[in-house]
Amino acid sequence: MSKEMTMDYSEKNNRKKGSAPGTDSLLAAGGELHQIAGGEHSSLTTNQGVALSDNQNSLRANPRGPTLLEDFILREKITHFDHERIPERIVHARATGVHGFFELTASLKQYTTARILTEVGEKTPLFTRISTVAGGAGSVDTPRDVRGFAVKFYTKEGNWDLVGNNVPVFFIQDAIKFPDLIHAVKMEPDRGFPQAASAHDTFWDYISLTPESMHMVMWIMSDRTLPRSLRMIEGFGVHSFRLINDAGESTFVKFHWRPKLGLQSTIWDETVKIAGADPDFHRRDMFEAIAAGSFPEWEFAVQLFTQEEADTFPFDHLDPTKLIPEELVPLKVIGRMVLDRWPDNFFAETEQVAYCPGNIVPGIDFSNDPLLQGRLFSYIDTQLSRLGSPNFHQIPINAPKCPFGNHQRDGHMQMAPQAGRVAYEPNSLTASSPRENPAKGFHSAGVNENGVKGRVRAESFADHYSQARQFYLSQTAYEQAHIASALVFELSKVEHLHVREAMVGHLRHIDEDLAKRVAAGLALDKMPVAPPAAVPAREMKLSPALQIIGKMKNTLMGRAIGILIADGSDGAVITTLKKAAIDAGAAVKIVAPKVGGAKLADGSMLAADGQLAGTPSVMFDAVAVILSDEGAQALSKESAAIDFVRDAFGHLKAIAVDKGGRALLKTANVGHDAGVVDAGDKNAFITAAKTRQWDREKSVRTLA
Ligand code: HDE
Repeated sequence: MSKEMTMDYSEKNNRKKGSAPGTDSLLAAGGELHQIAGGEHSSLTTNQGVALSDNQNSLRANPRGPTLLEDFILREKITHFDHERIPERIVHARATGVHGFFELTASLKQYTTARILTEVGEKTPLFTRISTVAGGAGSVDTPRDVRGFAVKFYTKEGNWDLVGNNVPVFFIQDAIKFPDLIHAVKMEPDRGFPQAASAHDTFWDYISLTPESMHMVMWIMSDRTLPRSLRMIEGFGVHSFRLINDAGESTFVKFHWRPKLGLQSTIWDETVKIAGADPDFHRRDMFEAIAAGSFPEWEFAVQLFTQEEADTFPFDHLDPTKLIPEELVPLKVIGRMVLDRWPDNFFAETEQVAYCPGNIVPGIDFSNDPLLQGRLFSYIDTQLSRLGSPNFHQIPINAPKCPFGNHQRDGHMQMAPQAGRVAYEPNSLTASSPRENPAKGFHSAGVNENGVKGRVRAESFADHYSQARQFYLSQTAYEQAHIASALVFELSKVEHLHVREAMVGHLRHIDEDLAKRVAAGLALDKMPVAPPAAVPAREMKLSPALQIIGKMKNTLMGRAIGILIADGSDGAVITTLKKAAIDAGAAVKIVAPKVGGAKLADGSMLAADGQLAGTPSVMFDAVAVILSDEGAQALSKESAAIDFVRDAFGHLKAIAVDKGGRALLKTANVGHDAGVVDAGDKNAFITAAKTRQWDREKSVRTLA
């Protein structure tokens, strides 16, 4: 139970008196609630504080008679229940949220006055929400989709929301296009499907008519949208922002999050199977990591550049379909984020948290990116409809942790009994009431704006193919094959031939070989004509930083190993492998036909962490199969066991086997390669488990 809940009235009132005098601080307001938290054996009460004598039976006219309208306890309970749901987010409805902190490791004092970026060693609390975009709140964790990466920093100078994605570019260049994009990708309005999937006609129809999306298309067709874990994704602020120093000078900045565990993705077939095996795969992974004290961590990095430098870039940095390659403007690591506390209540925190890109602090400012400009309006408007009140900033997860106050008053769900006679400024009646502060307050960058008003797109936004080409050509051959195959998969789900052809036409501008591979995968009878391009793709310097494989870490930290056993398995081999994997940082789970465990060769019982039918190998990064001859014989008739090894092999994972394990592989018709190692050689297994067996892929599936 939180300290807040256990305080008695006098304690709370004392604390309130101690809060900053003269401010309209709402912080103390929440302290008035004396709600009983779970876990106490105190009386259940109604919301009016009346104790309940019976929570199992409603009030009836007689034991078998009608329920009485008079039953205020029943009515209150059911009414509250009926109103439990609020409108889910139109995008980013499904998410995982975690508390944590940010710690600055290098000062940006030269560039900004924002304290969070100047005070080295200072820790700022934060709440991070990582989401999928297209699916509803109850959809699965692992569709092919961008991940939202939103961080609310509760700084001493107010809340700063950095509301980004795990992809550094976006589909469109202007906010006015966003409703069309989202309508195209969400379930089709007449049929109500597909849920959480872009593989359908309306999405690709829209995209094929929107050349500016082509760079983003390369990213979403890459394995970046199939993350292995939310702990293994990058985050990007996407737009350029400005930093402003105490001389009023401004510098452009792009924000980056880089996961300590390195980048890692799954492959498509694996992702599809994970969705069935565990729809909550990512949420559970995060929950378990935090419960185990293995706190996910990201480096926070910036790319800093001046207007003069921006003028030399071969693209416009205000165009959100473009990124600034790390090779052009290097990343400077300035801090770290650690996520270390699971929310107490999913609804109160993860659902009610309200991010707004417009929440910014002095020393940071917006750029003219037209998408960002539109977002500054949209989020506040969304929160008003979703949370139903202009007082949503008073909900504890949204409230600043620094003193705050002004003369805004009243409205639905006003939580603060704002005292005093004065609710306006300037005033001469209350010296202590809040007023403007030119020295410390927020100032916008003094930027000269001139030109002709109009609904226009800058010419510098016209190049839609160069960075798409740069991204594709910078990938490893394996990743290129995955991109081509993803396009074939998605476009194969599109019923309209002309849409498939239009997309392949665009691909011809990106890379002719890619277009040919996709055309062959779709069995098009001839290459479609490429649409006219305002600016044909230019050759850009390759950027290896755009790869996933290049950014994987050779580690088992944060990864999971599954050991499949059955009656008669060799306990010593299991123990050795398990210890080696744990020592290397992995979590290990024993999988057996029965959850109670298996009777080992020495007669002892080993409890299982998962039952075979419910714990397929897609849950793991590498597996070991340790079986006696009888165990192998018994499992040869179990399709779940056959799938376990076949999928582990098909998903390019290392497999350690003893004699029985090898027999099961044979029954499953699973081949043998360098990634299939002898269970007696723990070092060979650990080495192989740290990576995927990319060379194996050509032997298990035909890629485009
Ligand atoms: Fe969002 N976006 N967005 N978006 N977005 C929302 O706000 C919107 C865009 C992003 O975990 C909504 O509170 C417009 C880019 C994240 O709660 C809504 C445009 C980027 C989240 C909205 C964009 C994002 C949202 C829905 C084009 C990456 C989830 C619910 C101008 C830089 C935040 C809500 C969370 C959520 C509007 C484009 C990221 C409707 C109009 C670009 C991570 O207001």
